[in-house]
Amino acid sequence: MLSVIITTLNFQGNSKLDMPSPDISTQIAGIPLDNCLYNASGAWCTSEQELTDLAQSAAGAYIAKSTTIAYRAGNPKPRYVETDWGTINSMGLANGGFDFYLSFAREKAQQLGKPFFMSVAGLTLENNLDMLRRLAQVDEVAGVELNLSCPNLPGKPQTAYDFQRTEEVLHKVFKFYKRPIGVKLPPYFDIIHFERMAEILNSYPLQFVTCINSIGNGLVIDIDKEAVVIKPKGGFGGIGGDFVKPTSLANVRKFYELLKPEIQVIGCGGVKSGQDAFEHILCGAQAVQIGSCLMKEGASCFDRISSELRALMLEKGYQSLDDFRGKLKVNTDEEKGY
Ligand code: RRO
Repeated sequence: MLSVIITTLNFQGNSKLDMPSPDISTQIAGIPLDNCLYNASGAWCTSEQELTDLAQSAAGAYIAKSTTIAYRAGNPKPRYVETDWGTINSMGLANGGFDFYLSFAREKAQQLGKPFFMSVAGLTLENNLDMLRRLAQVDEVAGVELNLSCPNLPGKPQTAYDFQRTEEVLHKVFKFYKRPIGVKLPPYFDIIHFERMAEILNSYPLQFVTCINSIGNGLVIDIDKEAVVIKPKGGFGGIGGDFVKPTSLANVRKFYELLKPEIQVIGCGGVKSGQDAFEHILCGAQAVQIGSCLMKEGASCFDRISSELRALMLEKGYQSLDDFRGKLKVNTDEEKGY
């Protein structure tokens, strides 16, 4: 019996050693990425130093903090807090301004040689259109994520929770914008809402959607102080990290099922291990963004998570992401237990 087990282990070990390292490359809107992992907009991507750190990391691409036309100092601090299970933020769109990120694209990103995306979050629709009109001429920006889901601007609703408004935005954008572009969506929680949003998105030539932004307007409390932990908006802020993974996986899965195949889904939410990234890809993600974990661990997280993802793929006998992307199985077992 013992010799049988040893033989099996040896056989499996040898066969895996013989396999080449799994390929975790992908493409977004036809732009090649040598690694499917990159940062979520907002995480470690506001300053030139942060962006340079990302460019020099193992990430396959990088995206800047959502930009407005002008520089914004953002909401008062404390506005970002980590807990055991995730994060809460209310940065209030603190960013360097459109010209800052455009100069970075032209002067630095070119030399750093990795696809650089910009995230656009104008304070008005006209502001968004102005920035996109300029980006329509810029070759140094690989693609644009139009953020329709910032939860932290006092008095401003999340655009993508208003279906009519989203339709109006996309209608105006696609009158002139022809370069790679996607939208960053908030989490949805109702099947009807997934269906209504997918119907709108399917009627435009966008190349990707990113699911999900933080879960808006959560509240984290410090029990000792009997107080909220962040200052803006009475303590209300966007929730990220471990806690949001089931919601992000559900959003990736549902949009992967409902969107036309030309629209790729980029997974974002609760990824801190190779297994988390694998789960997003199994649900249909074309690439996977990392936010809270990048903030906690720094840009070296891309190395660690890539190695874990490759090791898991090797263990399962997968050579490329296409071997398992979207192939999530549903439960067909007979009912057992409670
Ligand atoms: O800056 C923010 O407060 C912020 C933005 Br723009 C966003 O899209 N998502 C988020 O959690 N925070």
